[in-house]
Amino acid sequence: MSTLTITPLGFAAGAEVTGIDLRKPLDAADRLRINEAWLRHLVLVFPRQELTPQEQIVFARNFGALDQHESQAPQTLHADHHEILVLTNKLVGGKQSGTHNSGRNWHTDLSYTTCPAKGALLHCKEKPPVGGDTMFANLYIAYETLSPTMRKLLESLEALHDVSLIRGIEQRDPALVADMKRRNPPVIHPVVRVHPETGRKSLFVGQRIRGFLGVSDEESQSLLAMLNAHATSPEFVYRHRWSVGDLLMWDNRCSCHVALGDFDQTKPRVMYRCSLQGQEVTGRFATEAAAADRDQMLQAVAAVS
Ligand SMILES: O=C(O)CCC(=O)C(=O)O
Ligand SMILES: [Fe+2]
Repeated sequence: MSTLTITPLGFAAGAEVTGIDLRKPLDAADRLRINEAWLRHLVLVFPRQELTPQEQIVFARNFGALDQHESQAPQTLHADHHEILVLTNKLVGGKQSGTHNSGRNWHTDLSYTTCPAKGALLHCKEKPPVGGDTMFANLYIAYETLSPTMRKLLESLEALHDVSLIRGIEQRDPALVADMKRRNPPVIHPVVRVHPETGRKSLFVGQRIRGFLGVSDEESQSLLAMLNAHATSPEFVYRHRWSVGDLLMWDNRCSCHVALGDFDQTKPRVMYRCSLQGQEVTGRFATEAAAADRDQMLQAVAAVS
């Protein structure tokens, strides 16, 4: 066992893990301690790590199979490693990158697929002098602090998640956006989900939801706004201020996050992300919705296409 130390950074989420070199193979005891800390703190911060793409991939695989990012436009992936999504505001091939404004509204990674990511490992390569923080919200607490009556209502509710609600998507190359939409038709997920490892329930909300099934647009918008405001209350949030070399690992099954655009956009911000493949399909395509839901779904989908 190494000298691994885990120090909480926030009440709702976040812990720093030091005394470990992620380039070295992880033994079973440390893997277990990291996994336990991850389940407890939702976001782990490993400071001062300088990993090559291959080293990042090898470390990430300790926590599950990696997504090959088929939901993403190929131009946004690392040329040699499709397990790595490159989030950059630098030009790529002389053109604005398809990820220059990624993550700018509250979301859970790949919620616009039927099998959202289990988690992600994001490694900071370059950052602006100030700003460009990322905030994470604990969706267990969000669920647990709702009234029993509201929780009961939400238990049976399903939401329509839609890739076209990614904030700022209209500023991206239209060909890339068309590709993203083609790869990711709208999907339906439950609003309350059970974490496969902890057994705890969490509130599966965010700003990439168009509405709820069987609920009018008006009701949906009010309810969604209330749930998102509640879920992202400052008390439930850990805000990470990045340093180059940080590797963050978050549990996507019980949290959501947002990348803030509060920085000088002429300064580079570059992050490499591995996504852990979701273990279970929690969603279904909207086009497969039951006939009873169809009419309302069609209204919503018509607004999308
Ligand atoms: O760039 C960031 O800080 C996070 C972007 C994001 O949402 C992600 O990598 O999943
Ligand atoms: Fe994200």
